Amino acid sequence: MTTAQRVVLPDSVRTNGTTPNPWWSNAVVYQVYPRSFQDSNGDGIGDLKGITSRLDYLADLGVDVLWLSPVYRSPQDDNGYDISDYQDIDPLFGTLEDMDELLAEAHKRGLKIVMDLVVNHTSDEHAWFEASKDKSDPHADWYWWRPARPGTTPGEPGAEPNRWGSYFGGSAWEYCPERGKYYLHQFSKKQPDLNWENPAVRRAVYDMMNWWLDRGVDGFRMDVITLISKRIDSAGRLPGEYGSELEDLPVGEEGYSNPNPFCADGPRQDEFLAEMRREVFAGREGFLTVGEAPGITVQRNEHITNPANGELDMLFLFEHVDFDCEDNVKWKPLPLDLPQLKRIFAKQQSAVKNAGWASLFTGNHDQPRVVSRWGDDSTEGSRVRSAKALGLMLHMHRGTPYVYQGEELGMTDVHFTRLDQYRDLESLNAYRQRVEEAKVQSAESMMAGIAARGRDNARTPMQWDGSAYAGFTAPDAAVEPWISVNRNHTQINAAGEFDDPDSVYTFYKRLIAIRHENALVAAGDWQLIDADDQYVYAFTRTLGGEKLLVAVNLSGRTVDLPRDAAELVQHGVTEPDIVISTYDASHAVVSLANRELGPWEGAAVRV
Ligand code: TEU
Ligand code: CA
Repeated sequence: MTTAQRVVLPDSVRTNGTTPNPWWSNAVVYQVYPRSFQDSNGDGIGDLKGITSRLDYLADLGVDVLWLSPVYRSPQDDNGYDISDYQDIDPLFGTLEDMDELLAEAHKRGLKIVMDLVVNHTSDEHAWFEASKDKSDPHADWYWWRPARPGTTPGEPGAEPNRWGSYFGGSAWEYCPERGKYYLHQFSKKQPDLNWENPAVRRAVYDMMNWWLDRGVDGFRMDVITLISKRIDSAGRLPGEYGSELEDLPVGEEGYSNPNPFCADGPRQDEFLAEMRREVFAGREGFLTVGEAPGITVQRNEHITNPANGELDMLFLFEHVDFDCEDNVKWKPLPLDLPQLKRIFAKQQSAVKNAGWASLFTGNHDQPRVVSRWGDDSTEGSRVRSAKALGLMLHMHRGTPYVYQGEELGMTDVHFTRLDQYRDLESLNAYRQRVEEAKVQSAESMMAGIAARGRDNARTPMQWDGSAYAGFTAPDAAVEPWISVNRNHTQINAAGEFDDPDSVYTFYKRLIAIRHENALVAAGDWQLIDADDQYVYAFTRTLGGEKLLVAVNLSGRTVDLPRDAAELVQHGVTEPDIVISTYDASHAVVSLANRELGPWEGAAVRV
């Protein structure tokens, strides 16, 4: 097992505005989606013992932190993002003892473990929500309960407190006859929003977080944590609610208005995050916090991640994975507009140039596979090269890279053709709402949209080898995996890439080692060049007297090296100047001398 030595960044370089730099300043995080990572007991669902059995693979890749998507007790309506007991493990994934074993085995290998914290909402099967249905119970005010609109019949269409739609289709309000009121759920109706205005809610969340940290967990990825503070008026009413001082937005094509402007980055966002930092993390060391932040601007990212404000270490921003669709509808995908992507990343990088920090991701369990989205998975050659090019582009930025399980193998979208192959409620509900109810998209167009952007693309089983179920579960398992294995697992799998010097896996291992070994890559200033070039993503990294040119052709054609990049290599480069390239170094030397880049050719070169 070779794990590159991660250098301790010198105090002379500053990462997020503090000196000494946080331990994670040159770390790389790997996201595990437990349901699809490794099944150890033949039930077709990944589990904790399965993850533990793969820790040597992860240690060899060289990552430093594992982020686990939720493994808590859950009805699995949203694959575990609907939690019914925060302090127990769902039997699907194992037991608390299995979690303790995973923590111990990971720590033995120098791997930290960050858990997924889902506290904007619970499951409707959580004891807190059950209790909250009784208006005389102390938990009565732990959720957003609101009466039907005056003059309407509760439970009937139009009686909802306002016109908000759920991210997962339908109204964001569900009527509860027991309580005689509606409750808010920005996501599925089995995911009621917690009322963070209530200090008892916040106290319970912090106590739970401390319980996990005391158990040895190394931090949290905080699910939609920037939705917890809602914009309410002086009487506590939500926009559009009867009598509210705030007006709701007009309804969209599906018949609902968008809650995000009233729930993203709300008035008490900073207060809640700073309180959490004080109540949970004060006095602790060696932890990492990353907040999932739909609806956050880059300026607010700098504020929230600036250590002087004591909130979060970093955020996941979304503009770069939300922009490539028509009318902001993810089911109407558009091809990559590279100059626009560069402008978005440039905003993110410049906002945290002096203080604050950036996360770097192109994939996760909610996104399609980046090699299919922005690369070319149509042939083996273009798939391998474009996966490397996209990995090089991302990992040479300033910030903390996140590798999503299978991204290091160049795993692709699954290209399902039938609706019954999908499992994700977001896709299935959207199909029903857009095709069958609102009739705003054709079945054919919607199937193409789900094939291109559906979350199940990232959730097919991890491809370990070429056997029947890709080594995810036993080839003779009595039960099929919960979702079909991608048929291309016979070609694309860890066993076939592990020892291949030209594989995507080996390339990612090198990218991670370069970050560990080079302060220039981890902390150097980032500067975009040739911003308008539509094929080549080029930027420089500088630190002290060192300068790195990164130039990546994100197209399948041979293109000219853009002007500013060409100027930086006009003196000619030699193979030792090539830090990493998606072809071999000699090819990169010739390409750069010819002022061109081959299809999906990228290089990081000292200049
Ligand atoms: O995702 C929040 C979120 O914004 C997603 O709805 C995402 O933007 C969308 O699916 C992209 O099309 C988090 C979790 O990552 C997601 O898996 C959960 O379904 C959601 O919250 C609710 O917990
Ligand atoms: Ca299992």
